[in-house]
Amino acid sequence: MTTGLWIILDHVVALLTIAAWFAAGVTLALRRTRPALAVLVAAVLVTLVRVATVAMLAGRGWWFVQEKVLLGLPMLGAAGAVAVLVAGPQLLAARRGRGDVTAGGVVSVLTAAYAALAGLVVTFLVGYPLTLSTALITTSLVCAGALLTGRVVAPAVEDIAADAAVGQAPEGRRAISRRRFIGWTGGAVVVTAAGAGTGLSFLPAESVTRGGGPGRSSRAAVSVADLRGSGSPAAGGTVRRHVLTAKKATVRLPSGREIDAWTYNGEVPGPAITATQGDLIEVRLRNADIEDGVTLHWHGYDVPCGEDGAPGVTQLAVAPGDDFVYRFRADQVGTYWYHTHHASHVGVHKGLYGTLVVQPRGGQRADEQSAAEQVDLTLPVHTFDGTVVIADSDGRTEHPASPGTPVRLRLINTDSDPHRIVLAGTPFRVAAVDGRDLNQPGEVSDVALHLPAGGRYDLVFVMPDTSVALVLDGDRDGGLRLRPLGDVPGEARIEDTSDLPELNLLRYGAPAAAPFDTRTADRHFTMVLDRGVAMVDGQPAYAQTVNGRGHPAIPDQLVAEGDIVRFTVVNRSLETHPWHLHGHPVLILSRDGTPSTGSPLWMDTFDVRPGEIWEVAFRATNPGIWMNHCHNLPHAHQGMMLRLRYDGVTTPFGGSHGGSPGHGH
Ligand SMILES: [Cu+2]
Repeated sequence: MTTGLWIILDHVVALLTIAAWFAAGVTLALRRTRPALAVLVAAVLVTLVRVATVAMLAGRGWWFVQEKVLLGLPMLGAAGAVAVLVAGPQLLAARRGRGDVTAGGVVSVLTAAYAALAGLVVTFLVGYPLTLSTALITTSLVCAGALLTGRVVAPAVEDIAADAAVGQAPEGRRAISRRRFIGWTGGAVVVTAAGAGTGLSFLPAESVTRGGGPGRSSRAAVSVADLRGSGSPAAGGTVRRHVLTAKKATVRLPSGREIDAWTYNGEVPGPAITATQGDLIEVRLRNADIEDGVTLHWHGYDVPCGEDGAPGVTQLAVAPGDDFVYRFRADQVGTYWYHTHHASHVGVHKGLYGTLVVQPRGGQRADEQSAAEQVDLTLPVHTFDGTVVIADSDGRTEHPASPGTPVRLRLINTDSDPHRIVLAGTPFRVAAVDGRDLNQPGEVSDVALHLPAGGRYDLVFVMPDTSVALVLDGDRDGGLRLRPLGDVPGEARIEDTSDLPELNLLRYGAPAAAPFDTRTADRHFTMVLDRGVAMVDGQPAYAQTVNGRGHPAIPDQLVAEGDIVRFTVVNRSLETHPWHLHGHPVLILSRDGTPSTGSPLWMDTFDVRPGEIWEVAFRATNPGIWMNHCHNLPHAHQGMMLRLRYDGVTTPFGGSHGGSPGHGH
């Protein structure tokens, strides 16, 4: 069973625990002693089951259970034990007709119910890591609940008081003073603890984590504004100049439907940028009428930091009427894309993206086929108002191909959710992932590919003499078709692809030596992804969090040039988080403790699915301040975004990514 399923099961058992303890408390309060005893036994049993599910989860990783083991279960255990010891004997006695259940019995069982509820609330609102502040506030609230319940449930105090007043019940007077003592001292303790917890929560947080490496040095500062790209191409290369104007436009989808889009140059996708290795790419970005502002981020391309397009960090967002020139050498071969990084959860979705493909220089291809004899399609996948569009820049979804022709399909997921892709009708190889060639990728067929948000796969095959279909998300009518010349359109039959197993890229291709020692790291950062209440851009929100915080309050990760850096990325939540570090591809070391044994797998966006733990590493060789975030762009907007900062690099642009409209202008 996957950790994600254990997380769900644990939530279900936690809900059952709450229901059982409340049911026990209510039946007890109604003095229905026979069902109350059965429900109390059930509550104890469900609580024991909960201990088992938490223990299972603990085996998957401490991050999944910390707040449960340190707070939720001890609180429930203590309250539950008191409830059993107080209410249990009373219930047994009542069953034999000897005595009745007291207010204390009812209060003790309901307190266990509050403790069960509080534990789950802490899991959903706070998560990892548990703080002393959270523990104090939570236990205070449970105790306050117990005291208030005592006030409500206890036999009418006024009656006893009336008896006491006429001097007929000295024991009543004692009971009153005892209750008052408990009430006042209990209340004082609760208020003090809650106050201390609240005070602690306002302590200033660390703004930087060092990952076990040295802190900031006194080395001379470099501004990201000075970390700019080369002014000239490599020998033999040319300058590829483009002007991209961001503007609103009505765009016709391949289906014929018209949409109101945000575009580069009135097109969706924006103009395809292509280059040959060593060329200089120079793009002037103008903003015509996108009020929020725009930038260009070169997704997966390791440009110098000043060209990275992170507003508020590497530049200011380009306002209507302004422009910004990006310039970098196309030294990296492969399939990439560009998109706005300002308010990107809106802008990219509306169409501010395009493709970037860099071909190797001069006949290095083993097959030596001329470009004219190859089919090389760049295929961004994008969803417009529920319609998934996969198309080359000409918008066609059907392409002719002569049998025997080498074909390369460059799939680019420009959405915020993953896509499931099946190539039917031919065996194929996954030649490259995120632009980087794999080592000896083997031929596969009848497999499904899981393409993360932002990710790219290059699929290669030789065109057979029958049709080939690219099936997206199981939709056999959509997708893309390649037809051999002379074939009659419409006759290809596609089998049901929903049962095909997913290709495991961690075991695909042949291993090769890593360019650095992956067994050690100079810095190690753990990012635990979850949901919780946190400040995002200065506002409290039910945020997408990293280690319990939201952007920009998540501490910067400090690295020094040359460091080998390791990330452990843990997903405690029930959503998939495509993790994306700017400026560096990361080498995948393991997933859920299982090492990567196939080709070295370099990715710039890797999907951390619910319950998964990924270990990745990279060498810090590209100085700057780099965004490090979830590429489900609404998640990034809801707080799941931080910075990786090289020692000595500063920014004049504010330092906080202006990801939301109304911020960072
Ligand atoms: Cu996410």
